[in-house]
Amino acid sequence: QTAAFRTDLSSLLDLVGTGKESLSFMKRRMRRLASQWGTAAQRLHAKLRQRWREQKKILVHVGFLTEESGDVFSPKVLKGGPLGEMVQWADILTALHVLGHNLKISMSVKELQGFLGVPPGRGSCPLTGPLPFDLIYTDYHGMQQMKQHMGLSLKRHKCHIRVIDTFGTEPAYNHEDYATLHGYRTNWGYWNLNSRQYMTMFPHTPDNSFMGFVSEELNDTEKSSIMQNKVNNMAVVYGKEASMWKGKEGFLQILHRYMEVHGTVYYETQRPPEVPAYVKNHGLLPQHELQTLLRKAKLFIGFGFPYEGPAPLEAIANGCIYLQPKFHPPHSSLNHEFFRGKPTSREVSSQHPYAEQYIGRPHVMTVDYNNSQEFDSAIREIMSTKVEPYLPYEYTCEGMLERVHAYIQHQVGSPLLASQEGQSCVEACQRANLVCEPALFRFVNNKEALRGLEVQCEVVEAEVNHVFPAFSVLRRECGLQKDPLLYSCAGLSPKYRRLCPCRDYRRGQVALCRDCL
Ligand code: U2F
Repeated sequence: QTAAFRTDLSSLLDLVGTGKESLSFMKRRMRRLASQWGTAAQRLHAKLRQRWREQKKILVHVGFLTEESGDVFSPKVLKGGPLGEMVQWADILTALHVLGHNLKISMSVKELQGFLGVPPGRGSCPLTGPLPFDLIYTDYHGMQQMKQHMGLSLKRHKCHIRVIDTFGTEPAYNHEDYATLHGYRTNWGYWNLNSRQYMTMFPHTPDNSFMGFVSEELNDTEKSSIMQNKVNNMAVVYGKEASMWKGKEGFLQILHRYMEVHGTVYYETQRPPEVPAYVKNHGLLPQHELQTLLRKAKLFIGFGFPYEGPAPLEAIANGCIYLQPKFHPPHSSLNHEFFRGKPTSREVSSQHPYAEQYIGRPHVMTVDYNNSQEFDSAIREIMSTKVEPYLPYEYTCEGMLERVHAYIQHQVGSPLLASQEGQSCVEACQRANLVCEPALFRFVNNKEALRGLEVQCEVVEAEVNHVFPAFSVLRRECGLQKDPLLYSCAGLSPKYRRLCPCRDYRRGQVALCRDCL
């Protein structure tokens, strides 16, 4: 089946379902950005020049929105709770739909079981047949639920899973044996995935894959009109929940000396006590109204929390300068409550390291807030600096489509095969219209791969032997490669079936994989 770009979102909107604020939020976002996605689809279509793309069967199981995981997010959508995750899932769904894949969405364990073909009432009965999907996007909650309902077969189908993971997972926390031995086990689990299967909100580390989300794009006319209408002394505070303003009176005072301060803090009946009387609080705004406010404002100012959210990118895309605190020492799971127990020890150097490191001046200023002189002069500098709205390509719809397209075509395009006895990997891959790719040996030289092929091993040993990784069916012996210099596509032995990493290739240019240009 060919995947054809879609520019109409109506069937996607039907799939998403109703009845919860989180779903309504995502659908409003999808509708608002629909035309932007449409244009991006046309551009990518032209760029790929008719390249054939396979339509994948994809399941998106949004674990954190299931009742079974407690769904703490949905009730907070209109009350200042986290929206970043909803922004990202809405965009992932849209990207997959626009790319033309065959999409199923589940937001409950029952739907999950239905899609996976687990017989009703036999929740613990493992899925026996083949996996009815090429790819499953889920999150850590979803992983837990799949483990419960797929049993052992989860291991077999693991390579088809992608875990949406905001802050990222480091290899040391992912590797079960290593995590257990060295104290890296967390409640999120140690799933023994390839670390690239974790997909993050920002490009935190090349160990994981960067999924991201999108922000609003402006054309040149809109950009220049925004620049003309900027109000130089207007600031919007980053923080839709009153607690994010707690203890910030001092900074707010200084800011107020120069600028008119606006907020979008959720409140029920009265102004929250954390928000000073001189602040013009608009209450939590619908996304499109927040964008309108940001178009007028000159400064978007963060006070340290939330970490690494989407809002600063939206502000910068609407021509604001983002001012944020530098963290001395950096925050991490080792020294800060919020990160504690998360499967990473990544050091977060400011409220938004991506903005600091990948965008920087003049759009982003990262300063030491404890130095009031530095803070004061940053504000004055911002008032007199002219900046254009800016959105990094990777956060445009086209950028996200391009990336998700590449992930889907490449990350699925490299299967693991077992050769026959006496057959080399060159031949085994060829038989499947693929080529053996030595660069991928390191991904298949492990017990996981043997388990994935359901090989019966009485012993697994690492040896220096040019046909390894391989196994002997007769003797139930399995061997891993000890010396990576010996990874060989060519090697063969009548005693062993080999583990072969294969990839697709371009016709007439076999050195390159199909979408590698
Ligand atoms: C982050 O989640 P947050 O939801 O707190 O991130 P924000 O950057 O504050 O904003 C998310 C969206 O909320 C929208 C805004 C952003 O796209 O357009 N919004 C709005 O619709 N109306 C308003 O008045 C104000 C904002 C982060 F993304 C998560 O990964 C973290 O878990 C979370 C930690 O609290 O912080």
